[in-house]
Amino acid sequence: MLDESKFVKSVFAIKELPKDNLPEIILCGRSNVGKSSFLNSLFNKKDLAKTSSTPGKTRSINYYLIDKKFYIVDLPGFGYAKISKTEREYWARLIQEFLSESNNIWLAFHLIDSRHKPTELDFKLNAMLHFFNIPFVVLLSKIDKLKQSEISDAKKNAIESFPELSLDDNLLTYSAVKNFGHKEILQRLSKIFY
Ligand SMILES: Nc1nc2c(ncn2[C@@H]2O[C@H](COP(=O)(O)OP(=O)(O)O)[C@@H](O)[C@H]2O)c(=O)[nH]1
Ligand SMILES: [Mg+2]
Repeated sequence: MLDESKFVKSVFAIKELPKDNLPEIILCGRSNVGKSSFLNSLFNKKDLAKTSSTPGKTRSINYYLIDKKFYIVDLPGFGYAKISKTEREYWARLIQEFLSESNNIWLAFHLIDSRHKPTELDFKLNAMLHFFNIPFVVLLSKIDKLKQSEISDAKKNAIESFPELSLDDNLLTYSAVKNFGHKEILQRLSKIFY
C-alpha cells in the first residue's frame, strides 16, 4: 500500500494532460519550497523527482503514478525572485489553466517554506484553490531548519495569513530530511485511497 511509485511523464502544455481520469493529488507552491524533496522522501526514493539546487528550474508538470491508482502531480514552482515578471505571469497562468482544466484533483498540498512568511504568490495560489473548490492542506516545509519557538511562529503566521487553516487538520509540518510528518501524510493518502 502506497509502496509503488513511478515517474510517468512530464507535461509542458495543458493539451498534453493525461486523459485516463485517475485521481490526482497535486503539489504546489513557490519554487524551492521542497516539492520534489517531499515526493522523494515520502516514497523513500532518491531520484523519483528531480530536486534542484538551482531554483525555478523545474518547468514541467510532472506526473507520478502511485500504486497504479492515483497520480501525484508536481506542479512547476513559481515566484522565485530571480525569474522575470513575464515568466512569473506565465507560470501563474499555467497553474490557473491546469486547475481549471483538470477535473480529477482530489487534494492539493500547498507547500510553504516554514522559514518564510507566506508571499503574495502564496495568497494568489490560495485564492485559486478556493476559486476552483479544491480541498487543500498547507504543508510548512523544511521544519528541520527551525527551532521549536520558530516552529510555533511559523504556524501562527500561516494561520494569520489563511484563517481557514487549523493545526493538524489542514495545516501540517514536514521535513524531507528528518522524517518528520511523513506518517501523517501517508495516513491521509491511505484514508483517501484505501
Ligand atoms: N533542510 C531541508 N532542506 C530541504 C527540505 N526539503 C527540500 N530541501 C532543500 O531545498 C532545496 C529545494 O528543494 P526541491 O525539492 O528541489 O524544491 P522544489 O523546487 O519545490 O521542488 C533543495 O536544495 C533541497 O535539498 C527539508 O525538508 N529540509
Ligand atoms: Mg521541484
